[in-house]
Amino acid sequence: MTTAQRLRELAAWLTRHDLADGSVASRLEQTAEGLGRDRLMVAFVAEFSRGKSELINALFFAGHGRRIVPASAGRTTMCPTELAFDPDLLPSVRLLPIETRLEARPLAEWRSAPEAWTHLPLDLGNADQMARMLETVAQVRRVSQATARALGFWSEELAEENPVPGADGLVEVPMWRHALVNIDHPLLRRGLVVLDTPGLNAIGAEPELTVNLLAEAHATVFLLAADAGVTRSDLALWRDHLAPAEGSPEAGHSHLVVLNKVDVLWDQLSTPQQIQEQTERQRAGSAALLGLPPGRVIPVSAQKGLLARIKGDDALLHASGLPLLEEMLACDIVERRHAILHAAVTAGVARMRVEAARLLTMRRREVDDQMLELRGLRGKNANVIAGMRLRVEQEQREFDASEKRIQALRAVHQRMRHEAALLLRGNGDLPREFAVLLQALERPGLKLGARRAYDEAFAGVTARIAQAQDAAREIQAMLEASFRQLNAEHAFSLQVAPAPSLGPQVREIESVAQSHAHHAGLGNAFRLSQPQFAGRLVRALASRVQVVLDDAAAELENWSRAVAAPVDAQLRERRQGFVRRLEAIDRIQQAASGLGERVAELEAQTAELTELEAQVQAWVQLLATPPAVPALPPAEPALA
Ligand SMILES: Nc1nc2c(ncn2[C@@H]2O[C@H](COP(=O)(O)OP(=O)(O)O)[C@@H](O)[C@H]2O)c(=O)[nH]1
Ligand SMILES: [Mg+2]
Repeated sequence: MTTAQRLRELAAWLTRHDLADGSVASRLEQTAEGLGRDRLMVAFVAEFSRGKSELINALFFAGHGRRIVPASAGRTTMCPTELAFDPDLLPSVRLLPIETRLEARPLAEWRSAPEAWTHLPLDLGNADQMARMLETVAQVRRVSQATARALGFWSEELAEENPVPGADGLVEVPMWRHALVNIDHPLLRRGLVVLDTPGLNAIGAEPELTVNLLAEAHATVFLLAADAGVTRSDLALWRDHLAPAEGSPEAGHSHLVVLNKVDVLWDQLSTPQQIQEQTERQRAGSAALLGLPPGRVIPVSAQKGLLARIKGDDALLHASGLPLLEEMLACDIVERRHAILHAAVTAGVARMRVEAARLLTMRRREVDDQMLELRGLRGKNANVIAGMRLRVEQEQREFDASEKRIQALRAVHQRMRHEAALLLRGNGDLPREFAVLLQALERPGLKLGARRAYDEAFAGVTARIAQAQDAAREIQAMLEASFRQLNAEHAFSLQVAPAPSLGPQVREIESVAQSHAHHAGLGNAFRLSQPQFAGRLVRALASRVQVVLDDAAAELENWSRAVAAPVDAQLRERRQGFVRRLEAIDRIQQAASGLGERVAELEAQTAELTELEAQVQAWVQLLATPPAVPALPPAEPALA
């Protein structure tokens, strides 16, 4: 049975035995649902022409018997390309025109606007047709320099990076902004998403790529090429966009570095020993430059690997280093998946256990109280029993009266909760700090102050999180006071779990700010002076920040809901308790034998509670060690 199935069974079991309020059961459901649908993104990043596309061909498309993604001199990926599998869509390539960059909408929004994309069908049985369709990611258009500048591909300041104008003065720019390839493959089927990116130039011009996509990727594969060595621009790309920010190693994010094209070292005149030594030297040298242990740099020949797969040449395949890379990649992915899964399950089960234990304790106390009450009735006459009935009714009336107060408490709590969430979620538009930043950047001549405006925007966001944290503490204090009173009056066992700390979110915001600060630095002033670039940058940052804010809001809301949920559960229990007690007294009044019967019933209930406690324990144990994530299949694709 899968962990997801187990969680669903647990949710059903809890509901059947009335052992979970709605929030616990529905979160278990959510966790189960999420386990089935986790997307894991692996981004292939490198300076242009290091062999990213060739490597993707070797890893994912060798089964088609030819190159599918364009990867040869002169046919190079011009737009970021995502490969994924969505069973609800036909195999296809979807392309977003580059002109969409002129509009304010971020990429994330374009994703849900299918009409903006050009759709091309893919014929999985026909490799040539597939390759032809995928050539579109290499397409370019010729535009005027003014248009190129508006699109972010032309600047006076960095002339050497500009495309070379033709005799007619026009320059080439990519035709598409983003490509989504929907294709069936065993790895993609399991939720893997592969991102192929163009080189540094394109990366610098498309903040969405670095701020959103790369930041969200679970793993990155950074490519170097043995023929080029580690160049200045390789290093810039690594330092600015990939190297984990100092002091904030992204938890679980894995970086693999591939040293590609090692076949250029396969010199006929050298001995295998010499070739091996040279490869090792280059591997160690590259690792040292990037600040990684040599073990994280994997020498590979994507080209020979692809060739070996197509020809079925095992010796060449082994020499290409591809199998080792696949193993490390699968290992990283499996580990990452395992970590996500384990954390989600552990959290869900811990909540379930607390909640179930609380309900069981309460039920037990009630059964014990009734037992005492009944034992006290033994041998008493009818008058005493009638008096007892009146007393229970009186208690019930008092209880009903206090429910009004609980209603009021609920309303206050709801309002406070809503306000705290609103503080974080904002009104769905650009967060206000970023609207201010954008205005500042658009003001001519403020480029020197760009970094200050940037820092202020992020400081504003962290201040907002701190405010929400205070609001959560207020909610906590309010509930603690109310619960103390309820516990005293009605012998409830209500407790307030401490409000979650939003420290991780603050740290994440700080790390986002730090990792992208270079965009606001002087070195990027020329780009910032283009209004479209500033707009794209700010929107990309804003949407990244909003993800963290939404996460903080969700955390607060979940906590807030979870602490309030036991109130309802205990009220319900108590109401049922009154009904049961009155029924028992009625039966005793009707027949003298009723008393012994009722005591036996209560004893059976006690036994049942003990049994339920044991079962909760068993569930906890069952889910404490989730079954090992099944290993991913080898990357050799099954022909569709
Ligand atoms: N010798 C050799 N050439 C390679 C290898 N991988 C890629 N190439 C070549 O390098 C060039 C750039 O490859 P491509 O995949 O388009 O690079 P990208 O820009 O990083 O996607 C192409 O001409 C490839 O054929 C390799 O392992 N060995
Ligand atoms: Mg490419």
